[in-house]
Amino acid sequence: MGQVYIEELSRYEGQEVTIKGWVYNRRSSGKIQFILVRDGTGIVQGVMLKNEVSPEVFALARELTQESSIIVKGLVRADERAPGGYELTLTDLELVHRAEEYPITPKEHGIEFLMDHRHLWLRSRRQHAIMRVRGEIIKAIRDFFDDRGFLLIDAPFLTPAACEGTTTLFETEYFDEKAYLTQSGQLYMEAAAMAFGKVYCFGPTFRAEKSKTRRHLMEFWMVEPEVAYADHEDNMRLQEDLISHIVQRVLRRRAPELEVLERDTSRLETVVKPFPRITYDEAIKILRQEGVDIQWGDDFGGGDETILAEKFDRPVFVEKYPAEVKAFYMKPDPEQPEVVLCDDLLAPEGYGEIIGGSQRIDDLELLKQRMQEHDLPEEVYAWYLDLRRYGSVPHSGFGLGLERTVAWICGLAHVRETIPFPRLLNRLYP
Ligand code: NSS
Repeated sequence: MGQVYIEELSRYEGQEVTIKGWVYNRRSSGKIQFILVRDGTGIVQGVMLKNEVSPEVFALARELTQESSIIVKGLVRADERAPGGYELTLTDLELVHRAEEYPITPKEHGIEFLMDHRHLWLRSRRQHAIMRVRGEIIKAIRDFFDDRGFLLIDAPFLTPAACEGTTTLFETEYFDEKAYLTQSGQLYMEAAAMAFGKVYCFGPTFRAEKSKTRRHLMEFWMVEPEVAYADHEDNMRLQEDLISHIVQRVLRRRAPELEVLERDTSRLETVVKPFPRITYDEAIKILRQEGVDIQWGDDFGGGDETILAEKFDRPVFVEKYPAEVKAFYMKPDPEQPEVVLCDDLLAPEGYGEIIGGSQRIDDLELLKQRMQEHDLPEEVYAWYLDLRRYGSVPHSGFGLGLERTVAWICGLAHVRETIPFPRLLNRLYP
C-alpha cells in the first residue's frame, strides 16, 4: 500500500500501510519500542517488537529524536485504548532526517519562548486543533455567504485612504505617492454592492494599534458583507444568522478539536438566534448600575464590554452609539439624530466585540459634511462620494473579526494563538 494518511487509517484495518511523517514522541522498554508518529492529519502509535524487525531497524528506532522525519510501514490494528482507535504494528522504518535536539519539549515553556518558536509550535496537538477550527470557521463563513447568493469581491490591500480613522494606518511608499495598508474593505464593498447587490470580501486587514491587549492584532482577517437596500434591522438579522451558523457548524464538525482544547461546549450550544439587543443608552445605564464611572458619549473599553456581555448567555447586540465615537460613514437614526444606526456584537465569556456594523449614509451632502468634521480629504474619497451621486440607495454591512471569533469559539485566553503567524505590538518574528 502506498502512502496513507493517519486520519484515514480506519479504512485500512488489517492491511500494511506506509505513513510519512515525524516522530512526536518515543519510548522503549527493552524488546519493545513505541513511536508516536504524526503526519499532519493525526497521531498514531507505532509498536515495534525486537524479534519482528531487522536488528538494524530496531537499532535505528532507538536513535530517533523528537521531530525526526521518518517513513514507517506497519499493519493497521484496531485498538480501543489508542487515540483515534488504531495502532500500527511496525514492520519497517526509514529515517529521512534526524532532527537536532528539538527546542519544544513536552515540559512547560513560557509564552515568549513559544512565540519565538511559533514556526515549530504549530506542530503541537493544541495548535493543530486551533488551526482546524479556524479552517472550519473560514469554510462556514464562505458557505454561508455563497449559499445566500453573495458574490465574493476582493478588496485591495494597498489603499490611498483611511476607512477606520487615521490614527491606526500603516503607511508605505507607492512610487511617488503614499499608500496605506487596508484597515477594512468596506468602502470598496459599498461600490461592489451598488454593482452586484449582495457582496462580501474576506481577507487580511491591518491596523497599527498601540494596544497590547488579548484582543488586538496588527494584522487580522475580517469578513465584510455589504448589502444594497438592506437597513439596520436587516443587517443585525444577517449577523445573528451568520454567527449561529458558524457556531453550530463548528460544534457539529469539530467536536474532537474542541475536546483537545477542553472547551466547555455547553456555552456554545446556547448560541442560537435571536440574540438579545440593547441600545447604547441602556448599556450606559447597566454599566452605571454596576458602578462603572462612565458618561454618555464615552466609548466602551474591553472591561465594559465584558460586564455587558456577562448579562446574557449568547452574543448581545449593542446598537445606536453616539455619532462622535463612531466612524464617519454611519447613518444617523432619524428618531434620535445624535446616535447612529450601528451595532457592535459582543461575544459572551469576556471575548468582547466580534462584529462592528452599520447602515451607511446614503445622502451626498451629509456624507460630505461628516468627512469635513473628520478632517478627511475629499479628493481621495471622490470615487466613494460618486456612489451617492449615481443611484444611491440605503445599504448596510458589517465586519466580523476572524481571530476574535476563533478565540471565543476555541475558548482561548489571547488572540495570538488564533492565527498561524501573529503580528503583535512588539512582534514581527517569525
Ligand atoms: O473597526 S470595526 O469595528 N469595523 C470595521 O472595520 C468596518 N469597516 C466593518 C464593516 O462594516 N465592513 O472592525 C470590525 C471587527 C471588530 O468587531 C473586531 O472583531 C475586528 O474587526 N477587529 C480586530 N481584531 C483583531 N485585532 C484588531 N486590532 C482588530 N480591530 C478590529
